[in-house]
Amino acid sequence: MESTLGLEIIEVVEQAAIASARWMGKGDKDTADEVAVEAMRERMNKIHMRGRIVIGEGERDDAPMLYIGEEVGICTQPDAADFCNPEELLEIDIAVDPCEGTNLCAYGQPGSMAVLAIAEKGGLFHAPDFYMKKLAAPAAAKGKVDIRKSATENLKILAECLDRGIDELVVIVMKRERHNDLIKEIRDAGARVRLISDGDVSAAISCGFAGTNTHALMGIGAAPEGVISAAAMRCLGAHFQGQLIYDPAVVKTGLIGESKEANLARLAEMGITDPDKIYDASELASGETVLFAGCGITPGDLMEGVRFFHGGARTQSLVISSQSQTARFVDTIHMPEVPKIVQLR
Ligand code: VTB
Repeated sequence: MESTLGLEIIEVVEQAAIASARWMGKGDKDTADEVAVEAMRERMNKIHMRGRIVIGEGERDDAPMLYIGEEVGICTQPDAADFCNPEELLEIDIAVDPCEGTNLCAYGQPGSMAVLAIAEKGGLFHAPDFYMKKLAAPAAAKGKVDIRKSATENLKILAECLDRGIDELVVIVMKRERHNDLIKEIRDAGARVRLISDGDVSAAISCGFAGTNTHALMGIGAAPEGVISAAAMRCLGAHFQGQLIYDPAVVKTGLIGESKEANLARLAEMGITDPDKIYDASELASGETVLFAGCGITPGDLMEGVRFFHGGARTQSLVISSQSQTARFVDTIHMPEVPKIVQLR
């Protein structure tokens, strides 16, 4: 699955990032998102596959494009039988976030990316649009830190695993009221906190790479983004755990409505029998073959943002593959259209 798809999905995230970057700094997050969705979908529909969006822009009724359940790829077209051999058909599940960190993009802040994760059918957790408590850490701490433990305990373990003092650790936390106690605890334990306003996918994945000076992500962000982060961390062999948050008393803002009971009923409907289960990366992205791709919209810890020049653009992407066990940084120049040679008679 990987060889051709890996290359094509780079273009999918590149096109989304370029489209979104044209709206960088314009204060209009909805358009920055919309154009990314459109570009991602258009490029995805040229890939020789039968893809199904399992994490996307929302339910079909609210999202005109890349909605959950939407089929994408050439082999979903009505005349697919003419050019897609059913026996060789690539059936895959896709999680997308065409403009992860729409606010970051709209206000020209670092860390927004176009991202997606792919696995064979059934290989990605179908996360509801709820929140998720997350813990991300480098590979050296995999299975040693634990989301059930306190931040203080985890920082001690992390310091040991990374062979350094707690004061040499940097933990990324989203700046939210719900994290006030957590932030205090991390600081009291002696570690340093990097507060971000948005974009915990980039934050999680940066823990999987040495040299980013990011050693953990702690706190509560959105669940769908958790699955995409988990896909990358699974491929990197790094630590990622997530626990769904469905109680509006824990997260008072945003996605999860007013009623805990209604949320529990929704989880049951989705077949999630243990709503408090703690998932690790290989459960959130359980596929045999998992691919992650991201392209920087604005500059971040891992990638440059999109840089435009006359008629063209330069992008930086990251593709991580469980199959080839590689993380590739891809620097691409998107050339302006080359003028046609005028034939003189
Ligand atoms: C989270 C985080 C995302 O938006 O979803 C956040 O996971 C929204 O959180 O990376 P709140 O509802 O608390 O504002 C992002 O930061 C960007 O999509």
